[in-house]
Amino acid sequence: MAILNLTPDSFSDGGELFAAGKPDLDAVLKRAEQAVDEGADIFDIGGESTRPQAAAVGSEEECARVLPVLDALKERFELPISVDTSNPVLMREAGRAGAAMINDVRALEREGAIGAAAASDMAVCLMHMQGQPGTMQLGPRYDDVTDEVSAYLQSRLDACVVAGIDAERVVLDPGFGFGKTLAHNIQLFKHIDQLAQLGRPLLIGVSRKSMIGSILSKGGTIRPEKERVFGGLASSLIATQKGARIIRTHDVLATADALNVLAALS
Ligand code: 7PM
Repeated sequence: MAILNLTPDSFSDGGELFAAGKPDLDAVLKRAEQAVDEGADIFDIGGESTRPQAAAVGSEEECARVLPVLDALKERFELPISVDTSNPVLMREAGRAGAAMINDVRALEREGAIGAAAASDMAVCLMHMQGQPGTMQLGPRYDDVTDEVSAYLQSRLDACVVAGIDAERVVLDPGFGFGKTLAHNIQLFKHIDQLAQLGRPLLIGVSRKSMIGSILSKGGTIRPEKERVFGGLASSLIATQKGARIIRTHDVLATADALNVLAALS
């Protein structure tokens, strides 16, 4: 899954696809073409940053960023398009415009979101987050992070089924870095196989995240974002061996090559 960030402020691909207050359509299409050539199977487009310091984006602004890009990608590419949003208005519009999946870091917990998803025929990715983006890294706490994430994902899957979303439409994601310390992320990562036993495809996003930077830190210096590619790649291979099915990444060529080699040699 290739990340196409349509925000001015995303952390490791800061505004690359943004110009003059909106997504730069030419830049997005060029990046999308490159992602396809490099082996991507899914696009993930998002217009609201989950970065802790990011300014909140209004519903209209978020729709204005995402929908024209969705239309342009639909017109030019065959790949399924995932829309990274928690906003039920955008969910409905994206469904109408032919998006294949809603990727919601709030697991459809916002008012109206589960109904909007249920009214469409899109797949949904339910992600675990402890707290809210602005404050989630201020002292996250768990008794057993894997058990708690697993129970949460099961409860959101159940809520989807009750709302009329067939379980077959649901993808699950432990949400690396979302309300988790490095120790929590490591513990959770080691038990990805336990989460795979929930019986739904797992999506894993570790690309360029701080857990990679921290694991690779030297002499107290955290590895900067652009230098986390190899570490992220190793993580993606391990996650796949533990049962992950979708890898969300900024680094499509490296990831696709590694996963193709893994598939050939295992
Ligand atoms: C700041 C904090 C900037 C976090 C960017 C991020 C995931 C996601 C994101 C994930 C799913 C990033 C994240 N991460 N959706 N959206 N899973 N399903 O590193 O791990 O891209 S945003």
